Amino acid sequence: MKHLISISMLSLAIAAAACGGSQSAADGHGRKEYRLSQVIEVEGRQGVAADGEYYYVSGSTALYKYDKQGRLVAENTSPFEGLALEANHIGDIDVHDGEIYAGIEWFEDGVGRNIQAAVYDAATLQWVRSIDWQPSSGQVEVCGLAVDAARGKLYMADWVDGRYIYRYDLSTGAYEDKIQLRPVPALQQGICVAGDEILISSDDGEADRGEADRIYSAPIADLSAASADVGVWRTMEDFRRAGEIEGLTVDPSTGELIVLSNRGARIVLGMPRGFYDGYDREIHELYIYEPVE
Ligand SMILES: [Ca+2]
Ligand SMILES: [Ca+2]
Repeated sequence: MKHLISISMLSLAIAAAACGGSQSAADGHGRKEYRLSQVIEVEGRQGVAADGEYYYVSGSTALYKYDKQGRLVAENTSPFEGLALEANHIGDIDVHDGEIYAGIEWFEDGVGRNIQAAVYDAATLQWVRSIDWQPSSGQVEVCGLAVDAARGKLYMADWVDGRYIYRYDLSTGAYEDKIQLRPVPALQQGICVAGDEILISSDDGEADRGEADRIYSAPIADLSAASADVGVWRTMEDFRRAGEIEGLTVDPSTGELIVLSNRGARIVLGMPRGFYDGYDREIHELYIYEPVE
């Protein structure tokens, strides 16, 4: 028994190290306390990634790189140049091994086509290559993607039909499987891998009623699983104004949770429709949360 306990303590410690501070909780959803430590205004409204040294932010049609003080150090405002498939939308992004992975598509009339995981050099933000989408998977939109470095996988999520997340092999780009989310978080925006779980940000709070958006989590360690049980991971009641949660990430060097959120614009069916009182523009901010020991 003592042996079993020490092994489980060890695996907890390994999990905590691998996912930058997340812990396996008794309910399997790895919930952990985070304290808001900083808010940084950025240019992009879609996604965020962190490599421990820099923050990478995606706008719908641009990529930005910031230092940890929030200073812009690089940008690419024509990220679709060189792509084989026509594109007009970037969702949530991730960074792995010096490369940015971006979920890109042509988004129009509520559906995506030409879905691809485009890979950019994290130093220059220039396009390097793309991983093609497998249309027969059933995925019809890419709102975000996440690299699972520990298992060599790439996941894509779908805002239009969020029932599944879609798994690809990171090194070959081959489509592997889709995992059913039970239940389905509505209006998914971003995903990131934290240890043995995937975190899913969901724009399911009604901004008109001041309702906070949420982050959900689902286990991904069992690669043979057909489905994953989804739980509420965090309710974002500490945003400056209820609005639109977007991408998210965990800083691998600090364990900080970083969430992009937009406020000020009234969004109807994914399209901006004027502004809320007191706003004449949409504000995009990175909320940086430190894990509470
Ligand atoms: Ca989005
Ligand atoms: Ca919302």
